[in-house]
Amino acid sequence: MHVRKSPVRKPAASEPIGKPLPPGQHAAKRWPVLHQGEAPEFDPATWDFRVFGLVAQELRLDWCAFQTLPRIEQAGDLHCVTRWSVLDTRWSGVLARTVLDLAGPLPDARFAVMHGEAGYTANVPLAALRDESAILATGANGEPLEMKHGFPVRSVLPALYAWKSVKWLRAIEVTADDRPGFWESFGYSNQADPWKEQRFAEDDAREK
Ligand SMILES: Nc1nc2c(c(=O)[nH]1)N[C@H]1C(S)=C(S)[C@@H](COP(=O)(O)O)O[C@H]1N2
Ligand SMILES: [Mo]
Repeated sequence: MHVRKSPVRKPAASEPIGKPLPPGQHAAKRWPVLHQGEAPEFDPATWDFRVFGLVAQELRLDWCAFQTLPRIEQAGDLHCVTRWSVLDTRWSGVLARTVLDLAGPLPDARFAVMHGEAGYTANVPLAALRDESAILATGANGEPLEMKHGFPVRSVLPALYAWKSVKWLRAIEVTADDRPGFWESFGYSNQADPWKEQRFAEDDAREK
């Protein structure tokens, strides 16, 4: 009998069997909490969510309006550059693509800056937000998001390192040019592909 060699690399001892992890990552036993500064307060009376910049129709939704958007539920991983990963969280929320389509990015639009509360930002290619894995989550594992994990809305971009998944997300700014966000301006990778281990700016030139 001919046995074909498995194309999947052998998992390290700490990895759960069956799901490969990006290089240099281990599966966290509990879901860590990691952010700059304090978690903000949420006031549903004043909270809003905006899509602005290079769009046909700027969008501003209050909390009631945000909750009427078409909803999805799907699994997605978080890979923190400090080397922990949280696998297969069941996120509920809205596809990022849904709010982009409502605003209608103009032909020159190629990037976005994700704006969190208190000035935290992360830059991403617009294509990463159009990807069907990109979620604006309001819930995780059947419960509303905990405040410390980004309630009421956080982005979840499982294909990129987790600093690009902005907690307490308030706006998406659509741009023509790429503008570094908070960690990117401190020398972290612009592309941030965990499968290519693009942790720092110097890793972006390398295609693994
Ligand atoms: N607004 C905001 N979002 C943020 C951060 C932050 O400091 N502020 N930290 C990022 C980092 S580095 C990680 S690893 C994840 C952690 O998400 P968690 O605390 O829900 O595990 O949030 C990301 N989103
Ligand atoms: Mo992180």
